[in-house]
Amino acid sequence: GHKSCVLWFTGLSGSGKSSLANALDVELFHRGFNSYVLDGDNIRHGLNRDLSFKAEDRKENIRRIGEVAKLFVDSGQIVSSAFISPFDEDRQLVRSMFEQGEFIEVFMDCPLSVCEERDPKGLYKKARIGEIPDFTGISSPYEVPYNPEIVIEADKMTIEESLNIVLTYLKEYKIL
Ligand code: GGZ
Repeated sequence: GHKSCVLWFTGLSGSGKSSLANALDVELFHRGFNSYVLDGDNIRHGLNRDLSFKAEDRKENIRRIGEVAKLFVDSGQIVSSAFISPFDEDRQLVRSMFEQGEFIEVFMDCPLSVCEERDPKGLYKKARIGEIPDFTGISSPYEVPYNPEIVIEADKMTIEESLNIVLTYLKEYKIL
């Protein structure tokens, strides 16, 4: 058996949150653990499709995702949540919904310049010319976490190296 928890990935668009969350999900599945990923594909396009990227809607986005994550944790999963979650206050609120040790904040630390260089979906380019308003890092703020449990130097590491850091943490804290 294992303990359930939420790994709350936070960072800019293009910082690698989804890639690392999905790599972790695959690894945990192979090891026989119950794992589930919450990301834009299954939340922003479903439950939260009524929400925009204005500050108030991002706040509500994160609040609802926190509630969903809690349901999954209560059902025994290791949940990986992969949303920008740019506001410290909102992340703190979600943290307060969990027991001590159940909420693991993972900061994908990646310079804006690197994310913008990657620009896998061409969104930064559109944001720069004003086609996407309120774009995180360009025209909407990203607040760096104060005390994240894990920091991934996302521009300096491979997915495998990042994955090992997370797995080592989970073992050290007796979640695996
Ligand atoms: C930031 C936006 C925006 C704006 C669309 N600002 O790289 P992606 O495409 O796949 O990830 C981004 C995703 C961010 O949604 P989140 O739910 O994670 O954001 S938050 O936690 O702040 O609510 C990006 C896309 O949606 N996207 N417009 N204006 N990212």
